[in-house]
Amino acid sequence: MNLSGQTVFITGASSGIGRACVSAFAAAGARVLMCARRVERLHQLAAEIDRDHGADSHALALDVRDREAVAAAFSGLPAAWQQIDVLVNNAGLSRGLEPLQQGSHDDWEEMIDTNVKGLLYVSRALLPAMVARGSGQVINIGSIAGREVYPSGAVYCASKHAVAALTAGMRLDLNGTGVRVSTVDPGLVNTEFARVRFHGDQQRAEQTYSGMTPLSGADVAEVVLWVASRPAHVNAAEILLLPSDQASATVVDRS
Ligand code: NDP
Ligand code: 8X3
Repeated sequence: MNLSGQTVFITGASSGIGRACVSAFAAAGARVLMCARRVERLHQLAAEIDRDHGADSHALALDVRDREAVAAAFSGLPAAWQQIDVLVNNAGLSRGLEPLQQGSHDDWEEMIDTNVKGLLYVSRALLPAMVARGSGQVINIGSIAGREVYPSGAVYCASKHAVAALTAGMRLDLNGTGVRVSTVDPGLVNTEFARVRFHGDQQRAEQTYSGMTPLSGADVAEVVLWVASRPAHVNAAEILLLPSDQASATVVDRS
């Protein structure tokens, strides 16, 4: 797959799926604009992809929940980085896993502010230029949690159902503009996701993947890159990507 000359913007690039997307797009020849809060990790990644692929990149320290910072980040981009061909809306997280009646307000707000409002702020900042150019692509990282609801995960699942609705809504609103909109919805992926969900409890995080083989960030990145590499008349609109051991959000073979 060759994306040379294309500029891709990947949110949440400091870890997991986002980090793997940076490597995959860089290996395919794309120029990579990336953001996360832990910008020192992005600088290390930029050095890595330059060394391994000679890739051109630019790192932004950005909290996608901060509406003004998102708008300022894009209006302040160097001219060479202002034309973005592909947006990968990946930044996201889960916090907590407990019945709704015991849930934490802070956890709920963090998930909704990041997964839903952050995705909206970034998309709103980038889409007008894509529409004006008559081309572009938005690839949202949804989840199996956007297709099913599982016990103790209501708010995370609600946030990913919102991503599914926003993907569908964007596709309707952008129809006829030349801008394609897709979602890649993974099942269990071994990243820092579970550690973040359990507020750093590594033992609990490891149980998430016990007895089964999860996807890696690279498995998901390969599919995101495939979606971005389709010819302009093809839109790979929705992909559900599961580990072979997983049949649904709750049915996982751990034998
Ligand atoms: P990781 O925790 O490994 O990575 C999450 C990334 O999101 C990090 O780079 C983090 O960067 C970034 N991020 C979180 N909050 C913010 C914020 N406020 N502003 C900017 N960046 C932020 O998890 P994954 O790679 O697994 O998660 C990536 C996406 O994939 C998420 O949307 C998640 O919901 C989705 N997903 C994950 C699955 C899994 O099983 N792992 C399955 C299905 C979907 P930093 O902290 O440096 O800001
Ligand atoms: C992450 C997958 O099943 O842990 O979106 O919610 S799951």
